[in-house]
Amino acid sequence: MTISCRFIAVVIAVMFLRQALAAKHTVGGSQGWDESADFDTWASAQTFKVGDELEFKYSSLHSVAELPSESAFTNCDIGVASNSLTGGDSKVKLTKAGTRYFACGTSGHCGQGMKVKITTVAADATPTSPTGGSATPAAGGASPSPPTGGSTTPAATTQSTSAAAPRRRLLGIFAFVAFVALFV
Ligand SMILES: [Cu+2]
Repeated sequence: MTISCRFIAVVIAVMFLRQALAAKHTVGGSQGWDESADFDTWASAQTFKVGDELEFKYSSLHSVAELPSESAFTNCDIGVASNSLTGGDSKVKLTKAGTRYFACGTSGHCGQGMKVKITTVAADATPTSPTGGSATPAAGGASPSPPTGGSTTPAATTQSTSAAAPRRRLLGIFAFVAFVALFV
């Protein structure tokens, strides 16, 4: 009885710890979601992990459009946005590893650099420098490469991080089964 109670306490503590470790990233830092911010520099200094949250803070001049692909991001193709957020304070949860693309929905702002690429890694991944994410898309602006052939580095990142996710899920299931077994 005492042992299972202690185990439950540990499980609950771990769950709270995981919650506490989830970080909130205010996009653009102190400048927020604004043309004046340098989003490439900001993003490269961050480590985005599964469970973290992005917060966009902006004036009524701006909005947040999530773009579905690297090519849409490169070309500022706001018309194909998969999601649009308005209101000045938008939160986006990073639910899985991979790359997501955001741009301002206001005409012309994306072209002025108001866009950001977020590469999320598995929560238990070691925070290495995000070499894949720091490649500036502005460098090859004139020649939009096909999304499959051009982005070999992000694809490799996704593969290596997604391998960790099922292992974590298995651990979670194991913890749950152990919890139930002790409880009954
Ligand atoms: Cu804008």
